[in-house]
Amino acid sequence: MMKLYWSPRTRSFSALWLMEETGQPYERVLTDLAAGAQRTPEYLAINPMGKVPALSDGEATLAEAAAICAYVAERYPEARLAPPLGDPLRAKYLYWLFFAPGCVEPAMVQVATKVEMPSVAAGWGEASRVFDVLDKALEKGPWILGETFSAADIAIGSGLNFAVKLFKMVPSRPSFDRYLAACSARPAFQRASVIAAG
Ligand SMILES: N[C@@H](CCC(=O)N[C@@H](CS)C(=O)NCC(=O)O)C(=O)O
Repeated sequence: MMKLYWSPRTRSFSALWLMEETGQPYERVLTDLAAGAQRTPEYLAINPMGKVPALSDGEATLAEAAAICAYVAERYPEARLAPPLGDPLRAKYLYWLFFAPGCVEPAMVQVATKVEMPSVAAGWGEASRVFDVLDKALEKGPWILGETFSAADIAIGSGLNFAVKLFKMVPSRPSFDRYLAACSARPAFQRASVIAAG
């Protein structure tokens, strides 16, 4: 059985949501960040960055929320969390899956810290462009790929939910409101929210 290393009220939320979407049994391993559980040699062997979430699946271990999304979607194809190999939708699926940690996450941190970066040097350009691009992509919906829900929605939806709803660091827009309402209507999202609240 897969083991998910997590901690309440953290970026573990997306991995919880993901595992709940699979419908597969998994073990949750509560990782007490305040007590430094993420810095033990045993934990660092799973995630050398000493952060949650992380996942182990037999001998396989990995971390980084978006990588966990990709891995689990591939391991449980019956959960239909990724367009199959050869499907043209896969291009945009991968694009948005990488866009979450590559652009949304640093844009959120930039908004929260107000640290200015030259937009040409910063890989995510600038926060306003990131949220404009998301706004346009989510205009039609209901999901980031259109009609098909995928693990990319878990990566994008979790980030946007943090930025817009939970921490209110990014002003909402009609497309964000509609998208986040669709995300939070999913039973798996709701179960993950209860678990993540601790
Ligand atoms: N890039 C990582 C970020 C994970 C992360 O920042 N986790 C935080 C909690 S939100 C953490 O574990 N912090 C504990 C620490 O740094 O000691 C991912 O996307 O999974």
